Amino acid sequence: MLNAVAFGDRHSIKMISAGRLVIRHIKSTESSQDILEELDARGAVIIDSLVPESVTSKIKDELRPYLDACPEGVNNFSGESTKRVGALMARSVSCRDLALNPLINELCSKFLEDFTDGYQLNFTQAIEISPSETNQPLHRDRGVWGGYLSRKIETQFSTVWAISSFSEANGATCVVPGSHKWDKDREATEKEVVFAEMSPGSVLLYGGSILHGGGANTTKNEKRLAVLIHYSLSWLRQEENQYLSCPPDVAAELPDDLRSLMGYSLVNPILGFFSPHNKKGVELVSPKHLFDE
Ligand SMILES: O=C(O)CCC(=O)C(=O)O
Ligand SMILES: [Fe+2]
Repeated sequence: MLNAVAFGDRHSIKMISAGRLVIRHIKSTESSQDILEELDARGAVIIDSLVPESVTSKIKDELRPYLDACPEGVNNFSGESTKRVGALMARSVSCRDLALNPLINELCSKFLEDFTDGYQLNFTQAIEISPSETNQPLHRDRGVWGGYLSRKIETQFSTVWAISSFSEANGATCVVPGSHKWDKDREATEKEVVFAEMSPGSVLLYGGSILHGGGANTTKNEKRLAVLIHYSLSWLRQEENQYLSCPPDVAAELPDDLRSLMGYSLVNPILGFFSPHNKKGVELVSPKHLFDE
């Protein structure tokens, strides 16, 4: 069950986001330690312009056919004026580079290192929010694993890449700074919600325990496009099934490090082995066996 807390009209939120509660914008040249300290303190941080607009415009082109063909969501969580496209490693060459971005992977590894020997790709999704969309209920992404894991265990490292610009008006992600340390039943008030406004190529980082949600789009004709790439502890079930979204014949075309990140590898040190069903005498091998020359 997702821990969902709805909130209503947002007329007073702008004032607050200019005040005490903020998401800090950090340059990619700052040390990873500074970025992680900010992530720990407020639960979310934005790295400005981590990739250039040439990358975000390529991503727009690569995703457009899938977005055009995609139906809108069916409820207020998926968004009735929102399109969601997955399988991004199979479908978008440029999104593969986002998933492998060296700074993101360094931060992810450090952020999760107390809880796991490794991390994996958990979820990939392009989210396009159109005019007339309302706020997605605030939630914690760790909710997909139920309430079984201790809150002391961080489940994931999440990225929301701005592919279009993100503004309060067009549906920028809403975040409740500090809520990653709240009691799980505390509800956010309107004035505790801030908007992850950012330029294309910037990226919002947060963990599994922070309250957040997609924003309302009050513009006349502006769409907000994001690419979400989430990483999780390598011993948790992946939210998006990478082996079905990107099956072995497609994964064969990908770089080895990306395949490993998707789960085509052994971790911890034996999780994920298999025995090829169509061979005799080959047992308990790493998924890497599939791609051996
Ligand atoms: O679209 C966004 O900004 C956030 C979406 C989100 O948090 C989700 O679908 O879990
Ligand atoms: Fe979410």
